[in-house]
Amino acid sequence: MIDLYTWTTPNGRKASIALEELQLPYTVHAVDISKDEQFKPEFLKISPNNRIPAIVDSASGFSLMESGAILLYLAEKTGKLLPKDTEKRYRVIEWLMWQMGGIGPMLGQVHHFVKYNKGKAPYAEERYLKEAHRLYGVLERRLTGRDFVVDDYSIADIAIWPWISRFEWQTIDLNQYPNVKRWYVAIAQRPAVQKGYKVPKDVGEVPLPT
Ligand SMILES: N[C@@H](CCC(=O)N[C@@H](CS)C(=O)NCC(=O)O)C(=O)O
Repeated sequence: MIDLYTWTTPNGRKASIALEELQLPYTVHAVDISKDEQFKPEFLKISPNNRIPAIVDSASGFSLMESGAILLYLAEKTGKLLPKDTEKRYRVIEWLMWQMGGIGPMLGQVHHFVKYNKGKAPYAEERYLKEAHRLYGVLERRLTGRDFVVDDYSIADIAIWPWISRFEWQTIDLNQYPNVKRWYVAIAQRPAVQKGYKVPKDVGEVPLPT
């Protein structure tokens, strides 16, 4: 049994979608970051960076923060969603790290400046929107002629997808990125993704592009 500490955000959804895909039993603990619950001392014990998501594997008592580390842990625990072949495995890890270092932090800045603080910092809006379009372009090229980021559906797709699901917040028209759109819609239809998206609570359907 896994204890999942999470909220309705892209990083949180990576963990819940992976748990659903892997059919691992888990207990959800909502950490409402809008009420600063991530700073509670009991949560800091399992997530020293006071951010969601975090997990505790009750079989061993092992706790883990950072969504990328959580995805790797769950994939290794089950032997799924991460290839065994060394080259393919590192290709998945490469794109997982690309998400962790690029897509997550940069699109997070777009949410901050473009969605929540529009007009306050035009330079930051321009800078992060430009970077968002560059990253969407990288993903578009990677998905040209491929169903998934690396061969079969993997933790790399699971890491990237929840950030793309906020394309409306990012003012991104997915029609500009047809391969990203096709990949996004295909993953959106997976039952585990639909379920994992609504953890820890249902805040509406998965956004679909027109
Ligand atoms: N690199 C971390 C980032 C986690 C993160 O930024 N989580 C956000 C929600 S998506 C959070 O907990 N924010 C709370 C805060 O900013 O205080 C990961 O991938 O797990």
